[in-house]
Amino acid sequence: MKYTIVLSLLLISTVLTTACTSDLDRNTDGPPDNRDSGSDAQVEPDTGPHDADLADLEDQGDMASIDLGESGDSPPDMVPLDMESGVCARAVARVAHDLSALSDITLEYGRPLKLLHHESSSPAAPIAEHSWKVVTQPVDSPRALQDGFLTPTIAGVYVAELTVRDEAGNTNCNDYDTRFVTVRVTDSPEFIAEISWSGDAEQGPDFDLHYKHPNGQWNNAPWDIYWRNRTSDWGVSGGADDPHLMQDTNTWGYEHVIHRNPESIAYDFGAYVYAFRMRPSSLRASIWIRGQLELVLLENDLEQDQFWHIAEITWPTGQVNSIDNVTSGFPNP
Ligand SMILES: [Ca+2]
Ligand SMILES: [Ca+2]
Repeated sequence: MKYTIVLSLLLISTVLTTACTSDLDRNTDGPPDNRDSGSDAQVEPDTGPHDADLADLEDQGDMASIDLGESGDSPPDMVPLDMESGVCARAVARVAHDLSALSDITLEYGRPLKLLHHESSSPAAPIAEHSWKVVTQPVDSPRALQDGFLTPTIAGVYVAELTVRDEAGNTNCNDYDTRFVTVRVTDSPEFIAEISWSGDAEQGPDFDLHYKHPNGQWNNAPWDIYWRNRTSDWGVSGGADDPHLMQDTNTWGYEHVIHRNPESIAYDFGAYVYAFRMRPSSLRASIWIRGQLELVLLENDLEQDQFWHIAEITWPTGQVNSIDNVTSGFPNP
């Protein structure tokens, strides 16, 4: 059964099922996959102190894609609290920014920020596990936690909380002054589109976000932004007006595209079923215009190689026209 629901601005619930994660090879020449449990905690086993590669992070530029080489791919789960031992580990939460590790920063625009936990400690044993969850973010904003990265996208305040556990099983406590990081974002991009779905770490499905300029065709660079072509030089020369795909997710989670300073033309937003491995294949698509949630669509019956043309967005008004049409393959002329 196929049905579509269009929700008005205030009717979004940010419920997405969390799921276990593991690496799944899909596109051997594609970008790394990128998974998220949304506002739920993510646990990563520690392999020792992490040397956050701040230089590499900075080199990625303002809206660069995220290269996630982390080994922490254990299933997201809450770290159980064990308060009976009387020993407190201490969680020290930081984000990497401008070659510094900070706990409170203000940004003009949202961008991926690597979350750092390596200053955490315990008097009893080395830190064995850590997890993150977002405890504050703007209402109806895109999802912001991704495998050790906090990615604020629209203006507002984002707070992430770190939980740690040492090898003796002691969790952190009495550390309210250090377990949180706060990121304030002062401006929202003109356009954000998100597709999100739940699934199985091994079985997917794998949906791909597509965002097309009127000059080109779907699934073709440089005029379609998708996993193989995460950004292109659209509009005037230079990156200030270029769209960026923030992540490619292979089995469950979400993908965003962000576009600042769009031309006064109409762009198209869609999603493709790259690998259909199991049911259900429910996909949610959302659009934010200047930080405001403007459209939510659900599509519950997508099949392998189908393409869902979701919406057309016209500038400079930011008018969102729902298309909501499913075709077999890309609808290129
Ligand atoms: Ca994908
Ligand atoms: Ca450009």
